[in-house]
Amino acid sequence: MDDILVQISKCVEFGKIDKACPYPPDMKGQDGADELAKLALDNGVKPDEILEDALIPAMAVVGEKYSRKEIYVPQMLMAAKSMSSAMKHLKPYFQSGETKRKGKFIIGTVSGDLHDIGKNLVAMMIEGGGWEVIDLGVDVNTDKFLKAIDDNPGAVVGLSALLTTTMENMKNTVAAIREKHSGLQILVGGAPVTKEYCEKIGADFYSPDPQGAVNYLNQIVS
Ligand code: B1M
Repeated sequence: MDDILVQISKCVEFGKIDKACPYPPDMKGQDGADELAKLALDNGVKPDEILEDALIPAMAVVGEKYSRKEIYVPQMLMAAKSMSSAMKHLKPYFQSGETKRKGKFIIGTVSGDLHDIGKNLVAMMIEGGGWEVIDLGVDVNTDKFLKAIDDNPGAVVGLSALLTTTMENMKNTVAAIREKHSGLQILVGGAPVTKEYCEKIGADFYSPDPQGAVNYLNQIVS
């Protein structure tokens, strides 16, 4: 069964979603992460093993390649989609509590901002990193973040902003979260956001990319 984990891992790394997916060309016609994850479960492979021995390492490789600019957004989206196609078979096990997750991560694009491609990538990578992700979507106001935090005590929070204008809303949301939950870990990111801005608004960590966010969360739990 180790072989099937290697195959799933390869599908995620190279963005082979399912059998119908023509990408990458050298894997055309072969089963993808979707079929292989189901096959593995049907053959008694534990969902934790699929997550920890195939999906997480593959997404880590993808994240590192993206950070090193060896691959770009389209390849990363294909990898993320492959991971999601496998995750949909694992989710029922996680949701039933049969499989333990590392923790909860609340993410949203801040108020006034409708950009979600980067935020979705971060969410998918973090989910692939073994966390339960509560995705609040786009245009998320402070009250919605605060409610999600109340509903999920102990969760780490991530804020994404793509517009210079909405960076101000990020700042206000961070301030409101800090006022109510002083010890809560806040991660920020998005194209115009910088490490300096993160420090200025009192967030805990800035990551320029999804892998940095995953590494940060893993460091919190270790
Ligand atoms: Co908009 N847009 N857009 N846009 N858009 C930008 C951001 C812009 C730079 C384009 C430009 O002018 N060159 C510009 C912002 C300028 C500025 O503020 N400085 C801009 C503008 C002005 C606008 C509108 C105002 C345009 C208008 O209507 N006049 C409008 C605003 C709407 C709104 O939000 N209220 C608008 C609308 C749109 C679309 C709806 C058409 C579409 C969004 C579709 C969608 O997201 N579903 C769109 C798009 C696609 C873009 C560009 C072209 C691409 C953004 C993107 O998805 N990049 C963008 C120009 C550009 O970036 N080249 C642009 C790919 C994505 C993977 O990268 O989101 O940076 P990114 O995410 C990265 C990292 O930043 C990081 O990880 C991701 C992966 O590496 N990251 C995090 C992101 N969030 C993170 C959170 C973390 C950690 C890391 O922790 C929590």
